[in-house]
Amino acid sequence: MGFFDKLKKTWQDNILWEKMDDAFYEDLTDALIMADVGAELSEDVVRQLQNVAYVKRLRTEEDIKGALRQALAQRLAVGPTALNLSTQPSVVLFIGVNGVGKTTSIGKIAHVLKEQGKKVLLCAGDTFRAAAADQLEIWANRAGVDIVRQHEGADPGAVLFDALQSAKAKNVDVVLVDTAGRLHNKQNLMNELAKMRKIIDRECPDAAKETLLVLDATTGQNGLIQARQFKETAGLTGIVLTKLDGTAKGGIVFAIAQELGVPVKFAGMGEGIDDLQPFDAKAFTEAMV
Ligand SMILES: Nc1nc2c(ncn2[C@@H]2O[C@H](COP(=O)(O)OP(=O)(O)OP(=O)(O)O)[C@@H](O)[C@H]2O)c(=O)[nH]1
Ligand SMILES: [Mg+2]
Repeated sequence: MGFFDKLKKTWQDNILWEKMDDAFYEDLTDALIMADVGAELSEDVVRQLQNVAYVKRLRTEEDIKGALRQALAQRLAVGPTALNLSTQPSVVLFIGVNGVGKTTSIGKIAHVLKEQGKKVLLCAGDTFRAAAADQLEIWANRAGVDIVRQHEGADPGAVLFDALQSAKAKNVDVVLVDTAGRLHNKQNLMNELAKMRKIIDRECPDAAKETLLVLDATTGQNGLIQARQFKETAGLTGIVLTKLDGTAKGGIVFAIAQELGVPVKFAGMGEGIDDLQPFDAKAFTEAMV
């Protein structure tokens, strides 16, 4: 019998709160750890839940689940989940390790912004692979937005500079900047990101700026290590959590919210253009519990 079946049976047998023993809470802690919430944080959340359950004398399945949802959602409320796009142009830089879904997320977000009537420009800052700019261009066409690109091997800073000049000249609302995937422990590649940040600051000093770390939800606790490094190098204003369609995990966002204070802003749920949602902490914890 699975954990939640067991839980259900316990409640169905109408066993009252007094009998919710340590084993019950240990099972719950284990279930959270399995979902990648992290050991320390899982214990902390369950301790909080135990206190709430005791003080409020919670007895039913619904009550306890509700309290758990609330305890989890609280941990995610560390900052604004909407993008700050208050200036023209606004600039959003997408960073992360290889293959997490940066380019795909840019395509999806470009589509959403375009639908909202915004003028969007994509910047092909991944000049590392020959196909990278082509891939971004396919997304630009799908979303019906413009792109600035250069040849393979070009300096990403130069492409970025071009895109920002073009954005200013053409009254673009939002520039979405793609970057090459890189390992968080490759210092020279990380420095390149810091340089890109500086170019944005220099060329658009008054612009609303976001730096979004794209994280694959299936990565597990390694995501926290990545987030720490990227935050240190480039600063982070938010997380795009991708591939949630392929996993029951994603608990890593709690650790990131707690330790780094960075909110999740978008959730990727598939490979299609419509498979992206603004992150909703309530819905996320509801799905989890
Ligand atoms: N199932 C699923 N697949 C996704 C999602 N987001 C991206 N992908 C897939 O993940 C793969 C990598 O996506 P990319 O957007 O190319 O990732 P990237 O971070 O730009 O990769 P690099 O530029 O090589 O570092 C592609 O096959 C995407 O279709 C998602 O939310 N769900
Ligand atoms: Mg890419």
